[in-house]
Amino acid sequence: MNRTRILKPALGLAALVCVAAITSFVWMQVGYSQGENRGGVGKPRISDTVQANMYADNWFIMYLNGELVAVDSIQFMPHNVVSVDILPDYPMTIAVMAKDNADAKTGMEYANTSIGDGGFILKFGDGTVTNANWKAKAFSRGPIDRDTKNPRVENTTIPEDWYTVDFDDESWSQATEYTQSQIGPKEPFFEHNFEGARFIWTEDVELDNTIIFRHVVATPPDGKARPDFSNLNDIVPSGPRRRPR
Ligand SMILES: [Ca+2]
Ligand SMILES: [Ca+2]
Repeated sequence: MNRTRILKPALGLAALVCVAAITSFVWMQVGYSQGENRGGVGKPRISDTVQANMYADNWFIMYLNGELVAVDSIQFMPHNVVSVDILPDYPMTIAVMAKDNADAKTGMEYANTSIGDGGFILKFGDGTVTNANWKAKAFSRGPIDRDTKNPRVENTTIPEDWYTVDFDDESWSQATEYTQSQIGPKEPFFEHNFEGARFIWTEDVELDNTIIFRHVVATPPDGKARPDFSNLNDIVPSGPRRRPR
């Protein structure tokens, strides 16, 4: 038996093993990727999120598509910026309740010594910004007629479903834009990105004290294509389900 006769079958076997290994590796990769992407969309990563920056004089709470995503952690002072990561999902209904720090009985702030003013501004990393395209409605006003001697407050009942996607804000007015110098934001505002955003409130930034803003973002303002993560709960996990402990 010469050497060629021994080598040939050995090389053939090695080639077969190699092909099998590559095939099973590729099959595993495809299987893994299909498992990850079952439902059409992979798992969201932190790189799929965008930063949301909000500044309110004095407080706000924000819902996106009917879900609570941010609450201002400081009710009154110091004036702060709330910055959170959000997973954008379009169309995106933004609903914000903002409150000037007003006494419930007088509508005044700083221990009933003055008629304080409000203001709200928001910018998301997808380019969403506050401006006069937003809807705004006041639900608490005071002191009526700027009468600080006998201050009175007018309240309107806030609808229970004000933050939902289907809430009808058709009859609401557009928000009023205010300049930075009119609102006079405090230090943390300048340390965050609000470029292109406008301060908004109703027509009366002093007497209107509780405001609801609503806005629908139909498509990503920055034009970037993003996966649809709206049905995350429908995605079948790729691995076996863990048994409850
Ligand atoms: Ca006020
Ligand atoms: Ca204020």
